[in-house]
Amino acid sequence: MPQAFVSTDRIRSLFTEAMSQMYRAEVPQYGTLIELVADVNAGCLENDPDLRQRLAQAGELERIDVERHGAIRLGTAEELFTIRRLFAVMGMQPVGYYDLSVAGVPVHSTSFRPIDEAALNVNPFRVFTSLLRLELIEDEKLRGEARAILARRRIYTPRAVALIERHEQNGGLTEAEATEFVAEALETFRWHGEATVSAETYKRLHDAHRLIADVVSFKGPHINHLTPRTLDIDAVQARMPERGITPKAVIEGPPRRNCDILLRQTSFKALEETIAFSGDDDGAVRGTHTARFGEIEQRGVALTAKGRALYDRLLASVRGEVQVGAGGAKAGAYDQELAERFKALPDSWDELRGQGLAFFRYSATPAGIAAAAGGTLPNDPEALIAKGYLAFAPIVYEDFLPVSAAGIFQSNLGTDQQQNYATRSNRDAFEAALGATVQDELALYAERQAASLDAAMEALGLAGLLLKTVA
Ligand code: OOG
Ligand code: NI
Repeated sequence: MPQAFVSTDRIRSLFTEAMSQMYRAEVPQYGTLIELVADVNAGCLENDPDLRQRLAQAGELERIDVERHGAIRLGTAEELFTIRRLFAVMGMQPVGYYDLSVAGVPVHSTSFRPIDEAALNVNPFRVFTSLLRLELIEDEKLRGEARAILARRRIYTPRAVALIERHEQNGGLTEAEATEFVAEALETFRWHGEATVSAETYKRLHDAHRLIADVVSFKGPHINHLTPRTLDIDAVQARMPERGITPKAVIEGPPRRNCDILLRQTSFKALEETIAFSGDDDGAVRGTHTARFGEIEQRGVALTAKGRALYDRLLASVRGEVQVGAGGAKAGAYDQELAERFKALPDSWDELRGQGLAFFRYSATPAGIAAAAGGTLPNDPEALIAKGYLAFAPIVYEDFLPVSAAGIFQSNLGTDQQQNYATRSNRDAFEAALGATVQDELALYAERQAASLDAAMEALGLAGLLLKTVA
């Protein structure tokens, strides 16, 4: 008798909602940010009826303010291995490898996210997942201590593990199991105000790197931020102080443009929270820990390898010219330089497509389908576009940017933490721990572009012909 399984998309949506509720209750300032984002988004929609209509048509209007991503930091290979299986229950797979050690953050990371277009349309929620690189702790004794502390903890509830196994064996979860799974999975991401280490150990971990203290000192990998989508990131950044929120000095990523590219993001500074250390007799040794914050994001078109190379080059040149200091000195100069230098990256959809800089989704237009019914059309996408028979729309970038991620990390660890590890990235070790290879994000975008072009050509009666794609 086949069981009725709920879709992985539904489990992901239940999980996103549960995380959002939990985090708002844990971090009230995050709730304030959500309200500001909702106000700014509502204002944008009121001032731009075209945008409202586009979003309504895409079925996105009701989901605008819903969280788009979150982040956690894990301590061991086993934890990473199991998180992959946990996210698989929600239809999220590891995409991309990010080495942050080059930016002085002793982790490497991937993003767990849905892959196919239909799943992304239902709910694109992703989790930026980092694994601590203990081998980067120089002090051998401290390294051994950290490893032993991490080896003792269990971050998944037995019931969560049992439900993961059930999903793997049966190929899905029933509604009742899914509800239970979400509640159990949530436990892994919950904040614990009681450290598992003494004040003295915490201090030594913290002195090695604040991030090491954050990963090693607690019972689990608390979610450290959630990130809703905004329609106007500049407005939210500017208005955060009105609501008593302190934003980081600059928005990460590309500047404001007509044609949004990749990902722009900014966060509010992590809060100092009271924690209790273990080890003393009455449990009354208190301290503070700074880890949790709120972030917002605005996404644009995914760039091809060629477009991305141009982006990376321009960004590096800006950062070479202006370094934003601790406390935000030179933030204005940075923004100006960013806007100026990025003029070299074309800012129209036609140019971005024509020069093979970005990925697009193709579709046959009603005029094209009507024309195809009356005779054979030219088998050339460019000619079809010129005639208005073939349309294209940007494919949204679903991944992260390592330089931006490093900026978000650093702003929430304190800017005095600039440390560079003389090390190579270690993707093999990461994938070995993960128990899988991470998918190549560029290949995923290229496939979606090619599939859309194939389908559009088929709709125009040009199926089966060998096509040259633009990227
Ligand atoms: C993750 C920071 C990276 C982003 O949006 O780039 C990130 C972290 O602080 O753990 O979330
Ligand atoms: Ni983030």
